[in-house]
Amino acid sequence: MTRAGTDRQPWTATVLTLFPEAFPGLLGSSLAGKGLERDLWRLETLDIRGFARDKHRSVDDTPFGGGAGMVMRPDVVGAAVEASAESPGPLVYLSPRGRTFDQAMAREFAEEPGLRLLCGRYEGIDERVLEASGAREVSIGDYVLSGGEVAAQVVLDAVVRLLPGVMGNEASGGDESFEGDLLEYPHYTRPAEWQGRSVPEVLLSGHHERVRQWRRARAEDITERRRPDLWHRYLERRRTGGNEEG
Ligand code: 6GU
Repeated sequence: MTRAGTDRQPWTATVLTLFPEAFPGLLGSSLAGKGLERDLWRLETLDIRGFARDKHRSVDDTPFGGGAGMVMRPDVVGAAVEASAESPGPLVYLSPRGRTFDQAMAREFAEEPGLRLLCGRYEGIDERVLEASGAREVSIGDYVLSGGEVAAQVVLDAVVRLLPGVMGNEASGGDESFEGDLLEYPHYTRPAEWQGRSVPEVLLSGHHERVRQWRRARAEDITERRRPDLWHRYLERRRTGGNEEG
């Protein structure tokens, strides 16, 4: 008989990249870093250049059809992807043309046994590797980065903090921005007066129910004013009893 959890591998990120030295980066610090140290999750890198076969170890070439920039070669990237097949989790290709990453996707990824994150550089990766591997394309927003590494770290930060045991205070996960389609209410700490600005009275009152109501009202105000898209989703979810997809 095995105790729950003792026979399972921790959630494992396998990053396929030309820049393995960019990892763990900031993920080695704070919450995520503590989780790494405690083996609550693992981070492995696969150096794509290690799969280059010619004497110059080239990983890219000029695009068929002409045009600017270079394209990552399917033989090299394909070999790296094949080698990653031993690692757990779906293959995710970080790309500005992917589906936009959000908190719901972070929760889905946290339910997987891990993720294999394919980072591109140059103009991108030969389309045939993406087709053949069935990679899921994910973007972190509508702007262009010079490579997938920073995006992979964004995704991992959001996912890893959802893994059991990683957040110091388990309770603080639930009322954050996006968890209930509301942005966060404002926070205050000591001193109670700073540069002539005081803290809202209710927060000093010790009335927990009034504090809760005030925070909910401020979260609603901020969400309605700044993010009408989230606001309408929130109203809809409230109307239908919270069972909408999102
Ligand atoms: Cl995931 N990758 C790259 N290269 N650029 C991006 C992105 C990802 N998301 C937004 N821009």
